[in-house]
Amino acid sequence: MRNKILDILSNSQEEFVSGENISEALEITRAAVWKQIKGLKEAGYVIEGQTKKGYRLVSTPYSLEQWALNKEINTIALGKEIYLFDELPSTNDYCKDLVRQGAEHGTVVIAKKQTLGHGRMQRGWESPLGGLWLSVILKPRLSLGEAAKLTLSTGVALGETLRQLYNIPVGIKWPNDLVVEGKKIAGILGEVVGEWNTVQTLILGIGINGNFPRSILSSDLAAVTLQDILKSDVDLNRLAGKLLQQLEKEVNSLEAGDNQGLLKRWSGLALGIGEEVLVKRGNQEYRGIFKGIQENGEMILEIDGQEISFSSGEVSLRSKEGYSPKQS
Ligand code: BT5
Repeated sequence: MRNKILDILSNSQEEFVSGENISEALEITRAAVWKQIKGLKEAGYVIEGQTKKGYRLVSTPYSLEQWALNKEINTIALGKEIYLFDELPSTNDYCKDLVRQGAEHGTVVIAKKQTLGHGRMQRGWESPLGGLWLSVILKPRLSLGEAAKLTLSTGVALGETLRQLYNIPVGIKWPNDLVVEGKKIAGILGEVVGEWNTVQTLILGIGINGNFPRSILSSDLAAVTLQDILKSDVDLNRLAGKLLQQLEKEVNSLEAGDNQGLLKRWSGLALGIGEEVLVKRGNQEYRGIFKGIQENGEMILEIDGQEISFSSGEVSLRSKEGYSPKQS
């Protein structure tokens, strides 16, 4: 019912629609219309009401809301099926259940907050209300090796989304942290599910620190939020829509075999290329020049004229200019 009222209001192109028209169209009483409008206002929709003219939709909420979210989705496959929850332990874990139940390529799960959000290697991911905690199920037409590159694609999609929407100097810290001035604003968790001989299914989890102050996260994290940087809130529905659009572009490009394009875009957003970095793997430390990444995502480090690649491990980027990203 709510969504139908919103459809009617938005179809009237900012003109007023009388309560009577709405009640007739939906076959509900005027009082029921009023009650629905009240609920919508509480959910953050700004609706102007005038006794003689009726109602007019002025703006949609910045917080996550199903109708506002659907309106922002302009992709073909990604987000065609989209689930929005007030709270989940973890959107990635929920996607695993959906995959078992046969979920389709492009299914998206979003939670307004997570109680058990996680990062790589069983690390925790703090996910308070106000962030964008989203997972996408992908069944790409790619081999397992190729599909692994999708975490790089996600980094690019996320970096470009944040730059284009908010014009912030965000860069990618290898392998896939999104960082602004040395502080993490978003993270990516890519997981492969299913047996090796079934259709390859990936779950890409994306967490963006959005409309909450950094101060509510644990104090020991090198973290930052969009709210802190922009000094205002952002439209999370729009952010999700744009992110899925960019991600769909990247998935299509990889499926079309454009590995070089991905490498170029990734390198354009990457931090620390050409600089001295320190890579820690287990107890070992390697110091060298960060040359970039290989097509498979491994990082290349030049140590005493020799190139060594690393497929995992923690990389600490050290540079005189801090983490300021190179412009793409
Ligand atoms: C990541 O892991 O950066 C991947 C984060 C993915 C989160 C999304 S949210 C939707 C989906 N559902 C999930 O359950 N997960 C995904 P990693 O590189 O391992 O970084 C984890 C580390 O980041 C932690 O050990 C903390 O040090 C730090 N951290 C935790 N919460 C943070 C936050 N909100 N902002 C910045 N840093 C954080």
